[in-house]
Amino acid sequence: GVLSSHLSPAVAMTSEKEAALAAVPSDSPTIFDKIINKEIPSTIVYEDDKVLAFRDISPQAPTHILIIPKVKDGLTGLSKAEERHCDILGRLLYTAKLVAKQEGLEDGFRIVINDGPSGCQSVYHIHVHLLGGRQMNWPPG
Ligand code: TR5
Repeated sequence: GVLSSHLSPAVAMTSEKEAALAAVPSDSPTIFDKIINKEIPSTIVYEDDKVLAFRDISPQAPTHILIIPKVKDGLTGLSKAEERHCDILGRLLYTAKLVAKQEGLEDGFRIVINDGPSGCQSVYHIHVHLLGGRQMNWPPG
């Protein structure tokens, strides 16, 4: 609109995404370790010995779930993937499919993996976003 056209992209960004751009990639423990260890609460929708799926605290769609490996093993983001990670990477996507079905997303859904500062990654423990329950648009922002 007229007003927003005067705003720089930085001003138009959500504070969360400003934080993402400020996040420094690192292999240090993240908030997700505390979620895995149940030190802080989350709404878990799926769990097994390898992966955890829980609702995003700032949902961008009626269904917005994060699927993460319980053991990070250096996988801060997809760009750090090594061949040894192939099993867990496949399991993350397969879990996304299971959870999509569990959430009733028969019509479709969106999978997102943000990577690095330009990808707006804010938490450096690899995670698959599962988004659905509304019409998704293309291209993404
Ligand atoms: O930006 P990227 O792709 O790294 O995604 C990180 C996601 O983690 C964002 O969508 C955040 O909304 C989400 N997030 C951040 C926190 C959090 C969370 N989801 C559930 N519970 C959370 N807690 C308790 N704390 C967070 N800082």
